[in-house]
Parts: sequence; C-alpha cells; structure tokens
Amino acid sequence: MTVDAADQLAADAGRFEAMLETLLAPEPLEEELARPDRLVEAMRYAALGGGKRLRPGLMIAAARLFGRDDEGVLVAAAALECIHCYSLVHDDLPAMDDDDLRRGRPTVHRAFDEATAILAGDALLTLAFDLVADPRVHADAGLRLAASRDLARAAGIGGMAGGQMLDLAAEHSSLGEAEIRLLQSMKTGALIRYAARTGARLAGASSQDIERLTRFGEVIGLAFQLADDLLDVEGDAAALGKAAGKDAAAGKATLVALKGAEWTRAELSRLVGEAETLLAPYGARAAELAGLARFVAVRDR
Ligand code: GRG
Repeated sequence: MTVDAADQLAADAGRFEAMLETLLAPEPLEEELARPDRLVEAMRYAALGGGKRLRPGLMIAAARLFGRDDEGVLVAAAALECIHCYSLVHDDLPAMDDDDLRRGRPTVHRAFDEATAILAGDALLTLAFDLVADPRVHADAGLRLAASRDLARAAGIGGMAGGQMLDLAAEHSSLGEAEIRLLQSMKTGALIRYAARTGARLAGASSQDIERLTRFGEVIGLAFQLADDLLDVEGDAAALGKAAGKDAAAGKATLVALKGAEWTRAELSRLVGEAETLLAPYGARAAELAGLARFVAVRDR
C-alpha cells in the first residue's frame, strides 16, 4: 500500500471511531426513555474494542472515489460496523462458536454474561437500521430506504445469517467448492460487498459505477475469507487475538482445506489482480481502494 493510501486509511479510521463513539453515547436520545448502563457498556465493549474497521474503510474510500466525504458516510459506515460487531458477539456465544477471546480480549459473554451478550447483539443490529434512516446519510429518503433494504438483505436470510446457518449445518460434512463459495459469499462476503456498493451509491455514482464497485466488493469479500482461512491454519494466535487453528480443528469446510495453501495464495493473487482491473478506469484516484484490496489479501491479523 502506498504511504498516502495507508495514511488516508488511518485518518478515516480515526474519524470513524470518533463518530461511532458519539452514536453509542450512554445518554438517552429524544424519544428514548432510558439507556440501561449494562447494555450500553456491553455494546460499547463490542463495538469500540478494536477491530480493523475494514468494512467502514471500504465504504468511506468507495464514497470518496465518487467525490463524497462527509459525516453522513461515517454514519452509514457505523450502521454496517454495528451489524458486523453484533455478528461477532453472537458468533462467539456458547451456542455457536463458544469462543473466550475476540480481538485479544474476553468475548462479550465472558466479560459480561450470556444474556447481556445476546441483548447487546440485538441492540447493535437494531441500532444499525436507526442509523441508516438518519437524514445525514442522504437527503433523499428513497435512497436511504434502498440502502436499508440492501443492508437487511446483506445481513439476513439470504446473506450473513443465512450463511451462518449453512456453515453450522455443514459442520463435519464435506462440502464441494461451489457450496463453500456460496456459504462464504453469504456469511462474510455480503457485508463487504455492501460496503463498497453503498459507498458508491451514497456518493451518487452512476449505475455502471455502482455495479463495478459491487463486483469489486465481491472480489474483496472472497479474498478476505480466503486470507482468513489461510490465517486460521498458518497464523499466529497472539496476533489474531483468538485461537488460531480453531476452525480447522472444528472441521469447518474451507477452500484452504479443500484445495491447499498454495492454490489459495495463487487465488489471492488472482483476486487482487481482478480488483485492480476493476479499479483501472479510475486511475490514481482509486489508490486507496487498491491498497485496501492488497491489505485484505496479505493481512496477518
Ligand atoms: C451470528 C448471524 C451471525 C453471523 C455470524 C460473520 C460471522 C457470521 C461470523 C464470524 C465468524 C468468523 C470469525 C468468520 C471469519 C471471517 C470474519 C468475519 C472475521 C472477523 O472479521 P474481521 O477480521 O474482524 O473484519 P475485526 O475484529 O477486524 O472487526
């Protein structure tokens, strides 16, 4: 990644964190009777406790490519990150992956308790749709509605939650390549695709550009999952802040398990090449997105 692109990403993450902090303020908003302390604390623990902020970074960079860079984009990015954080809280629960560590700290149900973790996830998911409806996201209510429906679909039955269901159903069974790709594009790809697509859409990009950025998001989503599976078998548990090798030990179906690490590295290079080709029409203006594509494919955490 060029120094400029890395600096830009770091600056975006800082602005994003500051916005998320205000959106998760402990004080009740107009029309809210109260915000129970323990619930707010658990939500803040889940959402403000580190993380690479990849999805917000992608949305912000995609919007900037088409000339928009304001607080409304940060609010939309916060909505998406709330959904991502809720999914991690619920994924870590005893009924799902039963993880003790996330981002190098105790998981929410370990730091609080199981019922609080379930509620914190629920409240983060719900807050996301409140945020997409915020007029700062876009002056056009129809466009906010479209962004909201897209988000529901990315997170719901045909997206992340559906992908998680397929993943649970597939434990200890042998899936083929097409089934693994489908599961992963739903479980993790859908939110990443949403990030790039929505950034372009909120910035008023043409439908052709929105479709190009949507495909870019799909490619990044595939690369993200392949890199994650590779890290699970080859990564350093301390750097990951979780138990590396857990998915492999649990017999989860991955393309790394099916086709091997060498094939996976070659596929990652191919995907980075495809991402760069998709960005080629935008020239140097897309350096930040190109940097993100490379970061996703070679990341070590
Ligand atoms: C519970 C409905 C529901 C869905 C859970 C996304 C997901 C579905 C589970 C997460 C399981 C997991 C660890 C999948 C691997 C890919 C992934 C989403 C990793 C975590 O995302 P990062 O690396 O996390 O962006 P940070 O901490 O950087 O935000």
